[in-house]
Amino acid sequence: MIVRQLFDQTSSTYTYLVADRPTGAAVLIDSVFEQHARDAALIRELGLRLLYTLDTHCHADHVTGGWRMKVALGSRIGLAPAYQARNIDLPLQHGDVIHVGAGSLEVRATPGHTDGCVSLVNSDHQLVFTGDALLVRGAGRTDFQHGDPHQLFRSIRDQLFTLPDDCVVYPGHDYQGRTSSTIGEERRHNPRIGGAAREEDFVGYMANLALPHPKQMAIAVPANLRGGRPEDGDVPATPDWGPVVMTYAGLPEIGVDWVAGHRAEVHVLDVRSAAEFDGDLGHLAGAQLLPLAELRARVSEVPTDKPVVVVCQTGRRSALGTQILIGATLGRVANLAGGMVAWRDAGLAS
Ligand SMILES: N[C@@H](CCC(=O)N[C@@H](CS)C(=O)NCC(=O)O)C(=O)O
Ligand SMILES: [Fe+2]
Repeated sequence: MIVRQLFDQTSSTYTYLVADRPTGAAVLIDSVFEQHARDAALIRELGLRLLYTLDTHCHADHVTGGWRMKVALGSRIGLAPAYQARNIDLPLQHGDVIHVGAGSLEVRATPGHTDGCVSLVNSDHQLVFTGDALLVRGAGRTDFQHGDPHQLFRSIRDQLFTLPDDCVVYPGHDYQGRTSSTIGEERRHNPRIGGAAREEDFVGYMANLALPHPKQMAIAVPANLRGGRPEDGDVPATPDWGPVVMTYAGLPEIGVDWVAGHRAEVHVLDVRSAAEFDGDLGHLAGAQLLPLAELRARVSEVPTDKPVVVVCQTGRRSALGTQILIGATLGRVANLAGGMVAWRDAGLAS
């Protein structure tokens, strides 16, 4: 199974893309609403089929991306039924097995941070996604959402510390940039529950954390009780001028076929050299020539009355050109995917 760990800086959340390469089946664990474009781009670029978004719990600090992924990719939303959340397609129950192509994830109830927390363990017990039950050298707080340190102690001891020592722990968050751990390591070195810690030691520690509530809590919990569906049900706005696709590199791109059919609606900015502009590949009629090296200094010469499509030979230099325009606060801009080479290969008239 492929595991890709993704990070949301605002909430320090780890999102995991877990996929079976041969079949392309994939699930996304603990996605973040605002990271939708990034996650969807990665899924698309890796050629995967998203079956489910799975939330390890009803998060208090960020809104899940489950509903947005469902709208965009047709994935189904998984969450434990304890929260009685709406828009849930797959109630995650202890003992359930979620098949991901040839691989699978077993659901283990690990309540205590909240009353519906689950961990997801792969079939050979070499990977566990612990959500906020067990963190790297930490454990999820137990002071809201029906949290209970006694219950969390038992969850970690009975459901997680019974996994093999070398089982890799992938946490739901880390606030210090630590990406993973192992069960053996946490069993020995976790300051809250490791070593010879007994239940009252853990409970005493957790009861005195005195953490401020997450900043987004008042927004996140109600939104997550709707599976991440915004209150008005509206999908956040995407570019309305054409089928712009965001890449995992963070670049808005548009295809040659669409541009060929909508030439009058866009301004074409060519960032190659003058020699290339008049060279073999030719250029698009009406294109503005502004070589990449001069773009930053002459950005004010780019008209803003139409969306701008940035062009070069293969779409690489124009990718930087696109970023320069975005940096200069040009809103409606996209890179021509594949550049003039793709244009020629598609047999389009320039
Ligand atoms: N400061 C963060 C909140 C961090 C927080 O409370 N995280 C929860 C997970 S949802 C936790 O259990 N933290 C445990 C800890 O920091 O020890 C925010 O405002 O979002
Ligand atoms: Fe949490």
